[in-house]
Amino acid sequence: MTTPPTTHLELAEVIAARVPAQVAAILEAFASAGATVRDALATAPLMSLLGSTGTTNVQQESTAKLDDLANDVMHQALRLPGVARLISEEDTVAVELGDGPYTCAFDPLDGSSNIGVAAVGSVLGVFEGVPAGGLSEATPVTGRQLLASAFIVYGVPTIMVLATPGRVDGFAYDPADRSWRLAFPALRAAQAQYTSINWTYRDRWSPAVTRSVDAASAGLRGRYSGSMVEDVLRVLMSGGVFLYPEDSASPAGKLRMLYEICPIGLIMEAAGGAATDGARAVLDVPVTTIHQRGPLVAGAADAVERYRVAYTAPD
Ligand code: AHM
Ligand code: MG
Repeated sequence: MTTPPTTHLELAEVIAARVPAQVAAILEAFASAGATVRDALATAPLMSLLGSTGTTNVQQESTAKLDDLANDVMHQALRLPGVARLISEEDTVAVELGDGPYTCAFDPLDGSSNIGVAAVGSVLGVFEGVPAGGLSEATPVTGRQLLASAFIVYGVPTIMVLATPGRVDGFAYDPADRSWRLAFPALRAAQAQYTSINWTYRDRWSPAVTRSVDAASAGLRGRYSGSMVEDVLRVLMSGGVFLYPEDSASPAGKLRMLYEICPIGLIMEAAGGAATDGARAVLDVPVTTIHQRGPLVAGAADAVERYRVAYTAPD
């Protein structure tokens, strides 16, 4: 076995100068929690960790044992100085921790339908300025309040993509010393090659969505995993567009603003790509409840723009 080069910078060295120390600690804690989740996934079939807990979460989705485990791991890791509250896909309400400028919103295990068979991941957004009294129509937040966001894909290799406004880096996990090392510095959203959408929902789409999906996807090859993080990683690395528009089964969209859509929006914009709900950049959409859903079309700027132009054209 060859020894990996030690010339790749460690996570802490890369982020130290870019974010306040407490935010750097949050990002390192997320990465470390990700290493723990990755280890649990690697041995899950041998540890009776596959399958459901038999309960449903606040979204009325069946909770997998690994959803629960990942949620516990993230909660323990992110109770840090400066963190006022934790918002998780798996929790009914925000967990208030006390005073502090930062709110961590996370999806502990994204792509749950792939647990045990294909890649899943975790997503984090670190917001500032979230109102202490909670979100409402009068006190919304937007993705522009993100100081940083990140997602991990627990594949081989295990990759973490981390953005601060204006810059995105990709880190590879080294299980030998549990480190995250800079493998893909200053990522740029590549030229579109792939389109990533659940085509089986075509009969659920409005005429505007149908024409816009077709416009964005023209000339591209299809790839869809059912795991947003995996599909977004492909879009970022290999070029393309990921789409989860609103449909008749999910009229507001399926994905959640705080811990799925906005973190990906920051990453795409920072990489020179784009992310829209059809009419607006997702980072500009007011979020008034913690589990608010929305449509997401994210990836190469030209493909996202084709979607926006078709979507906003008169019927
Ligand atoms: P989850 O957070 O419960 O896993 O749901 C989000 C996932 C995304 O990862 C993925 O893009 C989408 O749901 C797949 O949904 P569908 O099966 O409707 O295509
Ligand atoms: Mg998810």
